Parts: sequence; structure tokens; C-alpha cells
Amino acid sequence: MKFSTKALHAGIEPDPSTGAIMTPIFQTSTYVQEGIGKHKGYEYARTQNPTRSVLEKNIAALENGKFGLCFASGMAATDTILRTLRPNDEIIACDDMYGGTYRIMTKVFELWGIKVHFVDMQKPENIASYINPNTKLVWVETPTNPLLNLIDIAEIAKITKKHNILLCVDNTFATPYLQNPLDLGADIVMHSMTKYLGGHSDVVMGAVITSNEELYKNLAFIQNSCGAIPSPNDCFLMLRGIKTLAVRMDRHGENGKKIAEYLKSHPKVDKVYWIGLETHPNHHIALKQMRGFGGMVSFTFKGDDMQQAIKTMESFNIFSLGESLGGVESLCTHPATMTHASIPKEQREARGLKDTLIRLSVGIEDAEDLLEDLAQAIG
Ligand code: P1T
Repeated sequence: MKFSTKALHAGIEPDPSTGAIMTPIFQTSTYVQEGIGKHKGYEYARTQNPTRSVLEKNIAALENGKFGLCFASGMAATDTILRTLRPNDEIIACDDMYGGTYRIMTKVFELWGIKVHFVDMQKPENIASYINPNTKLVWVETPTNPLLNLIDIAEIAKITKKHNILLCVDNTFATPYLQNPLDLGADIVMHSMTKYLGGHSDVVMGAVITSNEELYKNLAFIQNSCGAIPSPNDCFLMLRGIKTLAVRMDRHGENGKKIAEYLKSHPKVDKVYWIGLETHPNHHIALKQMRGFGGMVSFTFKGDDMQQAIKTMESFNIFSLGESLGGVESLCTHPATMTHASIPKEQREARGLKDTLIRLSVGIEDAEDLLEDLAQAIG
């Protein structure tokens, strides 16, 4: 089955009791049992819910994985993965990533005795010198948030496999439509489903996909023990969002290209970060491991002009200023004060994230209107 067909059909059957084509919202906290130990596979809704089970089968199929788990947020998914570690274990993580992931690793898990090394993985061999017997997890985000760096998943996987270390890829920016990390050798895929998978800025949710049964059982055990589950209503909305992922992603990519090319030719603009540009330093990695380039575009102004950046962000008519990304509406974010404020300024700057960087999540509006909005806002 090809991607769009899977998005609509994988794991999804008409409701057996009514024939309803849409998966029902099973708004229940418990399930009546016929007798002690006699039930239909559902005991208590923290542990299992039929609406959630359908979504989990669907997202696992889209990532070509055997098992899926859905969570109350992307951070809850990350938290559950990190809870598989023990004190003194070490993580090697990429040095540009969502600020919340950096925050949970440094401000929550380091307090529990986990050591994290942040490494520029654009050269995969950079991780080698950080590997030791305590290294249990390599964490990759690609494309990265917000600098759109690319990391070669297959090359990193060669190293992690050799040392028996788990490789987790945060696939939020790419989505399974553009990239499947398990096929490239990753052990775990993590998603903030809040973004492109949901696609309509109306749900916060996360997912973990793996084909490793032992790991899946451990993650499911931790989720059930700690309780970070999504609501059945949100699972329904997520299933609805995923049905149109392929067509939305195509349009995000087409509009992203037009916006990136426009910015690239603008006399006031300095750097443009979009993975589809041939001038992107790792464009070849996108060609190797992705099926398209998406609609995330970041840029800076010449002379690092903060006033120009603020004026632009506050002058948009169609791009809305706010956190998040991946919705059908175009969004504009200021990472330094919003999504990445939890990373100290010196560290942000050492990694190339300037206070003047603007991140655009290019939506599916008419490209002409978005270009006009950019032109008037930049002035
Ligand atoms: O917001 P939540 O669903 O908990 O997901 C966290 C998360 C994880 N990974 C990546 C790559 C992300 O971008 C995010 C959330 N990011 C934003 C809210 C943002 O505006 O960048």
C-alpha cells in the first residue's frame, strides 16, 4: 500500500457494531467485564482505548514500524523514551533541536543522573569521541528546529548499531510523508503530532514508533504507569488530520519553495534556511533520505538588524505570530524569545541561532498572498 492509501486505511475498519465509516470516539474511562478476567481486551482507559488503538496502528504503519504509542504531547513522548534510561546513562544529542527537548534533557533528566552531550552531528563521525560504555541513546532531530540542519540518519545508525546504542529520531519536521527513519536504521521514531500530523493547530499530541518489541513493551509499561495518555477526542481529531497529510505536505513544500526563493533574492535578507535550496550546505542529505523539502523556512536580515526583524514579525497580515508550526495557516515564530528561550543565549549563538532569526511555518494559503504579505512586512 502506498502512503496516501495507508494514511486513509491502515489500521482503520468500519465500526463493527454500526458500520460507521469514521472511527468512533470511545469516550469511556472503563469497560464492563463479563466476569473476573473475562473482557474484550480493554480493561481501563489509561491502559487502552479503541480510538487510540486505531491511531496507534495507523501511525505505526505510516512509519513502517510494528508498534505505535500515542501520548498527551510530544514532550510526554520524549519523557517516556528518556524514562527508559538509568542514573549514569549518557545521551548524545544533536546540538540544534527544539528548546523543550533541550530543557527536559538538561533541567529534568540531568537532575536524575543522566549526562547529555550536545554534538554537531552534521558530521556523523563527531559522535564517536563521546561514545563510552554508559552511552545508551543517540537523539537526532532532522531537519533541526529552527536552523533546518540535516543529519544523515543512515550514517549515524551505522555507528549506533556497531556500539549497540539506541537511535531515536525526532521526525516532527519531516513527517512520515517525507522521511522514514526506521527504514534508515533508527530504533525509535518520535513525533510531536501537534504539528503537521494533526495539521490544523487544534490538538497537542505525541507519538513513538518502534519495531523493537521489548522496547515497545517497556515504553507501554512506562506510559501506563505514569499516565501521559491523549484523550479519545484528540485521537479522533488526529486521525482526521492524518487523512490529508500527503496533500497538505505537497502544498507546504510548493509554498515553502516559493517563499525561500523570494527571500533568497530579497536585498535586505542575509541567510535563508530551507532544505530544498541547492545552496543549503546539506541539501545532498535531503536528496538522499527525504522525499521532499517541506514548508519550514528560517531567515535573518543583513547586519543582524533586530529592529527590522521585530518590525517584520509585527507587520504581517496573514502570517500569525506565535509558537508551534505545521498547521494549515502560516505562522511566524521568534525562536530566541519563544520556542528556544530555554537555551542560554551563549549556547544558542554558539550553535548559530541568532536573536534575529525568524522562523516561518509556511501554510497552504495561496502563495501569491503569502509573498505579498512578506513583501509588505519586510518593506
Ligand atoms: O509541543 P509538543 O507536542 O509537546 O512537542 C514538542 C516538540 C518536539 N519536537 C519538536 C521538533 C518540536 O518542534 C516540538 C514542539 N515545537 C514547538 C512548539 C515549536 O514551535 O517549535
